[in-house]
Amino acid sequence: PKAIHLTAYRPSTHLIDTVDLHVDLREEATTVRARLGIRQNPARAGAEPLVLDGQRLELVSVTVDGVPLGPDGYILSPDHLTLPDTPDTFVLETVVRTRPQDNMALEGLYKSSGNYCTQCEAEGFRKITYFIDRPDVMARYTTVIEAEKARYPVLLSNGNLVGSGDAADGRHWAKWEDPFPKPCYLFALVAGDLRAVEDRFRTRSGRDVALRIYVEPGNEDKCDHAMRSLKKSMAWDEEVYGLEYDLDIFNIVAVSDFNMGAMENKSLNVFNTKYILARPETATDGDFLGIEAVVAHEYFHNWTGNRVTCRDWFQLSLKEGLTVFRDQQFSADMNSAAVKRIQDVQGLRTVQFPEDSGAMAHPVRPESYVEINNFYTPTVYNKGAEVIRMYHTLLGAEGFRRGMDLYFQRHDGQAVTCDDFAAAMADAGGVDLTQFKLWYSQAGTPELRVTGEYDEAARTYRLTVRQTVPPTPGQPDKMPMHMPLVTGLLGPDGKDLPLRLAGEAAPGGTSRVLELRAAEQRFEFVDVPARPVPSLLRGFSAPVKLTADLTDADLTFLTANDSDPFNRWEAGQVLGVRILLGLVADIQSGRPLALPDGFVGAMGAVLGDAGHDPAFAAQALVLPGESYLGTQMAVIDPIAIHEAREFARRTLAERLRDRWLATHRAHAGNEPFSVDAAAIGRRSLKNLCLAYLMARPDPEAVGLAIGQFHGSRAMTDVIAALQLLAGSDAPEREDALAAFYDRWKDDRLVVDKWFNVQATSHRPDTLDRVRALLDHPAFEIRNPNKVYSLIGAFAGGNPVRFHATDGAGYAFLADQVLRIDPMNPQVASRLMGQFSRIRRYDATRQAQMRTQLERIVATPALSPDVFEVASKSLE
Ligand code: DPP
Ligand code: ZN
Repeated sequence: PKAIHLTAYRPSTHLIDTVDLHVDLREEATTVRARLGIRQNPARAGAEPLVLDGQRLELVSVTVDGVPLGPDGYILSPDHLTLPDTPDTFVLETVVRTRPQDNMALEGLYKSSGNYCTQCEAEGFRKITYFIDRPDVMARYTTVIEAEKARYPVLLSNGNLVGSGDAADGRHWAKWEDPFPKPCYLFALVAGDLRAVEDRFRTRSGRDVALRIYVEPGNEDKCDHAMRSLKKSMAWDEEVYGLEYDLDIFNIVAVSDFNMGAMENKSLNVFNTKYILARPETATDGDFLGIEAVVAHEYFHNWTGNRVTCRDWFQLSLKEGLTVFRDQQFSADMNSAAVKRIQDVQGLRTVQFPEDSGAMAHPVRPESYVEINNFYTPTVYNKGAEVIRMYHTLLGAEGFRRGMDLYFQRHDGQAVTCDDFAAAMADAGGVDLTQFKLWYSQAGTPELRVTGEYDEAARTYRLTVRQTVPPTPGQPDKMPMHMPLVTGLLGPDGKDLPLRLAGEAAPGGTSRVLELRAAEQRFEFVDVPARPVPSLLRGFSAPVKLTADLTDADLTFLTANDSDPFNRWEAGQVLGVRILLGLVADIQSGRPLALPDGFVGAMGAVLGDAGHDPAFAAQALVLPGESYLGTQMAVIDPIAIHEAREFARRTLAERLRDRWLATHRAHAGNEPFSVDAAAIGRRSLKNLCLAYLMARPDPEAVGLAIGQFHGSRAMTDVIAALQLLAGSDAPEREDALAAFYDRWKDDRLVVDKWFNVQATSHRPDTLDRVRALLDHPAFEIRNPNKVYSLIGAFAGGNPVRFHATDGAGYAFLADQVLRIDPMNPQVASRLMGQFSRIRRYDATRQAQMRTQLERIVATPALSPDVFEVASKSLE
């Protein structure tokens, strides 16, 4: 497989203005007739051959302007249909046959639970018909779908329904027309036996929009939350960005078999059921929040992605980073902004930071790829969102909004680049973003080292900031980046000091955006009455690793006083990392372990005060995660990290036992279920207390877990209790797992949770159990959700067992990758993520992973997806 390079971009030889599709769905085969209005692209001089993309298509016929072409009129290869010689402007008609029922890759047209659906991003449209499959070719689509009426009563595509009727032999048809030109990756088609849940939304300018969520029969009662989330998103985008919906229909279809979370096809979003279906008994608080975020994300794409799209796939973050930032802002507005920010940063650190230091490290705008599906990554999405957040911080909310307005004013209806976005921001803000754009081209997580010096006589406080960007594959040398370092100074009373930088006439504000540009920079604050404690990188204002010369006492002071809630939480995390890494070192050199009294005291204080803000306390009382701790070590030692963290948890469980008990009890009453931030916060705190109690599972703790498991009607509580029981040695463990399965065996999404709980158990027999579960009747190797909840959860969510010293976890993962790859390369490749971190481990583990990677690379007929990750990991 060959790499494709950003620098090789050239405009398409031809443009396609209109697409008329006729899709005839039949059990034996599907026939697709495509009439394409094609012309030479004026941006390319001279007549060139027309090369159409097409894969796994059986070509039936080709005509140009109504004249059939014989086999000597075109060249057919497994990936292309080439017409060497065509008029300047013409109509091409092709007829192809496909077999969606055999499509296990879930890309192109396929079947899920007996219904037809499509997934075209990034390059799936070429599996439906011959086309110039690239996002800068934008066309108006008309789609006629024909199918058996009884089996497929619902026929959907993009845009407006403009006709429908019955046909011979119990068949029927529907004709859809999308007035907006779009790239083919936004095409969608659905045909099935589905039920619609309906609602309406009236836009600010008075357009009445019909909203429908289509689900399999029986799931109609699980759509309320998704529908509410959709309406909130529509209102929010009007209010915050002045962006209205632009058609009379907005449809969502939820399908069980889906590679991603969801897809923003114009007016016909297709979702993984996981991000639509929810009732309190079946979905956790995390699920509810995830649904709200993903429904919003896909809706927001209508402007950031669809109306303005990407010129090429290297620009993926243009729409994804921006849309993730928008959905994060939305969720922050709907829920607790502080908790949302904490969780987003945790996600970035546990998933993106490791990617940034592994074999697949790439910039937010990658420079090359073998398989674009491998670049739907935390870097493109989440680091990309942090880049957008930095524009927002540098320009301020109003400046950012002006930049967005200018971006739409300039580019509505176009396929553009990250440079175009940056230019709109720079022009609207009147700022120079040349250096800032390094965020698009330099990979790796920048590291900041900050020292502070107080001069009592001069009443000045000087911060010195040094930044380095570590080398990554293909990028040995890096330049310093431009970033906002939001900073405050706390006085001895814990209050924010008014800030005045040297040279300024008067103090201004208590939080300042310091702009870093150089490898080393100094900021001098004047009129500082006493030695302050600095609060650095407030709100996590840049996606970096920060080290500051703060003492344990400074950090404890910040946890108690910082006015920035993110940094109040962060100070506790920094302290936690220090202590846990100390314990790791003790374990590695065989020293006895002890948890400092001061730390226990600080945790006790947070817990004692938890009633004031349970949601915040629930975040502050969680120790830094095993994966994040790994990112802080030169060589990751997964076993020692696990032991250190468990030791700390057990010690806290023991020393603060009465308080965990009392706090659990205070929140254990069955309050009426609601998903507002406060209620979610109370449940998180309660379940955190239970988790600490179960870190030393005495009969009382086990009794509480069992009581909650049987007594609660909220899935959040039930699954929290089950997770704790499943990870313990309590004899009730197996009964609880059996009871849960028995109760929920008919709900596929809930069964996913049952697999997940077992795959992430820290018990030593977990791998055997996971292996056995592969043969469980409820496990489906072809269903991505199942694969992720069993195999993916074991590899990515259970470091101590996956990285077991005998290497069995690695062999297991390689076996599963090789088994899944022939069916679904995207899913197989996604499972490879852990292997791409190979160089972060010790020599023995590296050798064990290498053995598996070599076995994978040597496998014949490997997909380009898996090949790319495996070969880069071996480099
Ligand atoms: N459906 C995926 C997303 O919305 C890819 N566009 O992020
Ligand atoms: Zn997206």
